[in-house]
Amino acid sequence: MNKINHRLPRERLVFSPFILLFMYFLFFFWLFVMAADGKNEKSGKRQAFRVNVLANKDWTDTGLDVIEGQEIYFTATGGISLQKGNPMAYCGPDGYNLKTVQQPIPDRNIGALIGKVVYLVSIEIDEETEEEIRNEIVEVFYIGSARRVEMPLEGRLFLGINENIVGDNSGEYRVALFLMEEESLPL
Ligand SMILES: [Ca+2]
Repeated sequence: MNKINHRLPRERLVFSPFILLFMYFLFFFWLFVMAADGKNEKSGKRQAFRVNVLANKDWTDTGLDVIEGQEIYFTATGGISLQKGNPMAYCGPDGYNLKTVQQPIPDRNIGALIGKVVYLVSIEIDEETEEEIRNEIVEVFYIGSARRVEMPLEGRLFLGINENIVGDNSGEYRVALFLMEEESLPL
């Protein structure tokens, strides 16, 4: 009898703090998971870069060397004029609802944000003119205001405007690049 009477109250005492401890543990575990989630969303393995793309410049060097197959997510804001002083020639990163055969990408809107990767094969010097001849492989692709693009080849990433006469343009696009892999590093 003594043993039974002794055991019951002792079990109650042990049981209650155990539940409390377990609930505390659950609570802190939940806090830890929430904090880890938030951290992954903000940084994680992705790297983010910002590049301003001037509308009156042929191509803007992002300073990034990419590898073939690497995924980059682009978002772009801002606005440009395809003809400075002409209020009708204004457009955003998706471009102006017009297509011309002279554009770098003819089947997309004129003025849209585009990109290219340039792989330098070799540099030769012209013996007569002493000018530098760059043998390059170039792949141009469409971006617009938001797009995930798989890099078509290894090389330097440039951003530009889908128009062939850029000298009379004004304004800029503000582009954010999110690298989906860790291989590429800014130089
Ligand atoms: Ca123009």
